[in-house]
This record gives sequence, structure tokens and C-alpha cells, in this order.
Amino acid sequence: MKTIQKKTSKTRRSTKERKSEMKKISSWPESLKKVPFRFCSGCGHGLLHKIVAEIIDELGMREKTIGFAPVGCAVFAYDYFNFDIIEAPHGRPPAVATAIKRLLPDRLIFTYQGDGDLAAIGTAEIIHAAARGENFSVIFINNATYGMTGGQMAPTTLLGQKTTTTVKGREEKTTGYPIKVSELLSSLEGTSFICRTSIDTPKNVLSTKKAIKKAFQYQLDCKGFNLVEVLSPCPTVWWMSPEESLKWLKKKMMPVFPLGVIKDKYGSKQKT
Ligand SMILES: Cc1ncc(C[n+]2csc(CCOP(=O)(O)OP(=O)(O)O)c2C)c(N)n1
Ligand code: SF4
Ligand SMILES: [Mg+2]
Repeated sequence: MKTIQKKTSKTRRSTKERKSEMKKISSWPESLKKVPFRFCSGCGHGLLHKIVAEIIDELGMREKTIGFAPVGCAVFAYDYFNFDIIEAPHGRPPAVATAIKRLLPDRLIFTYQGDGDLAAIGTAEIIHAAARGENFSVIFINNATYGMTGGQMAPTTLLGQKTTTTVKGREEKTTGYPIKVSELLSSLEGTSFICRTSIDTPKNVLSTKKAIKKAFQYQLDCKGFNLVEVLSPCPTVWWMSPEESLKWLKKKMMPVFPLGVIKDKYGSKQKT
């Protein structure tokens, strides 16, 4: 009994002492407004917004950043990010970003686009911006569907995937094959860094953050067009629970859209 009491008094520390020893591992980024997201539970957009905001804080670029929001569930980016956002709906972010980056070359410019916005409605804009080697960054959210409008087929919808416009599952005969945007754009000489990541696990969240930070750094170093494709869950129109959606993403999406660096003009071809 005596020994126990001695040990307790030795190891007991004040709350103040314990607090001072705690390592801060997370905080609210200044680049993100303190407002609730309107995304569904388990949606990847909220997590991605936080990652982007953290990176901008870490780069010290909050007052020099301009983001471009699309149509789709990310349309409300201007409500969430605490820096300038320009709304350029229907696939037009790469065209408007081109103009703004050329006018204000010292700004950190990025577009944030879903697969419907980027790979269907705005196919021409993204291809030509990449071919021109415009010096800005693209964050491409691939959730294999049109989330906002209720789950129609997107260009990235998998073969066999059921959507409201492919009720028996997508089949190549009538709707073609999924477009692999990252591989397609990496064939263009104007692109410098193209990478595909996912946010299904903590490890992959960290890899996503690393990849987007690298893309932003490439832009700041004037290395030309770069894009990070992020595989992201949309539990609501995949008709799944958030947990099931992460499993589906890994099991079904990843074999079709493998993760890793697809092109790095100034570095090596390695896994992120
Ligand atoms: C020219 C045009 N086509 C289609 C639409 C309808 N629309 C708005 S958002 C959207 C889908 C967006 O899907 P995606 O870009 O994948 O974003 P998500 O919601 O999945 O994040 C569509 C088809 C529209 N408003 N205008
Ligand atoms: S519909 Fe999908 S993409 Fe849109 S907020 Fe809900 S989960 Fe996210
Ligand atoms: Mg989508």
C-alpha cells in the first residue's frame, strides 16, 4: 500500500503540466471557414477541403491563393474556403484559371473539379489547358458519378456500375469505357506532374496531402500544368453506408484507377 501511494504521488502531474507535454497534431486551418459543411456523411469533399486548406496554411499562401469552383457538390467551395474563390461552372475552371494565372502569375491558382465537371462537361477545357502547359494546379475528384444531380453515369463510372442512367450497370457497347483522365493527360507534353491518390485510409489521406502539396510547389516553381486525381467516396448515390463505400472504393475503383505517380517530368516515377 505504501509503495503504491508513493508511486502515485510521484507520477501525478498537474493538468497544466500534462497539457504542456501534449503534442498538437491537428487544428482548424485558417484557410477554412468555421462553418458546417453541407456534404453528406462520409463524403470525400469535406476531408479534401480540409487537406487543401492545411496545405495553403503550411505554404503561407492564404492571401495569395485563388481557387476555382465547378458545378457539382463542390459548388459551394466559396462558402468554405477562407481565401478567394471564383465560380466557373460547367467545366470552365481551366479556361478562367488560365486567364487569371496569366494576369496574376504570383498567385497560387487551383481548380477543384469533379468527374462530371472536368471529364464530361469540360473535357475540351481541361485537355487544352494541359496541352498548353498552363502553370496551375488541378484537384480532380473522381467519385465515379454525378453526385449532385442524383447519381447519373459519369465518364469515370466503372463497367457494371449501376447508376440512375445505367440501371442495369454500365456496359461498354452503349456507353463506352471509363475515361482514365490522368493517363490521358499525362501523354500531353505540357503536363509536368500527374498523380492519382485516394482518401480511403489515413495513410492514403497523408499521401494525398503530400501529392497536392507537391503539385502546388511545382506551380510555385513554374514547372507547368499539374493534376492530382483523388478517388473519393460518394456514399449517398453509391447507395452505401460510409463504411461500405470505402471498401467499394478500394475493391472496385482502385483496380481500374491504380494509385501512384503517373507522370513526373522533374522527378522519378514512384508510388506515393
Ligand atoms: C451544361 C450542364 N450540364 C449538366 C448540368 C447538370 N449538372 C450540375 S452538377 C452535375 C454533375 C456534377 O458531377 P461531378 O462534377 O462529378 O460532381 P460531384 O457532385 O460528383 O462532386 C451536372 C450534370 C448542368 N447544370 N449544366
Ligand atoms: S451526393 Fe455524393 S459527392 Fe455529393 S455531397 Fe453527397 S456524398 Fe458527397
Ligand atoms: Mg462526381
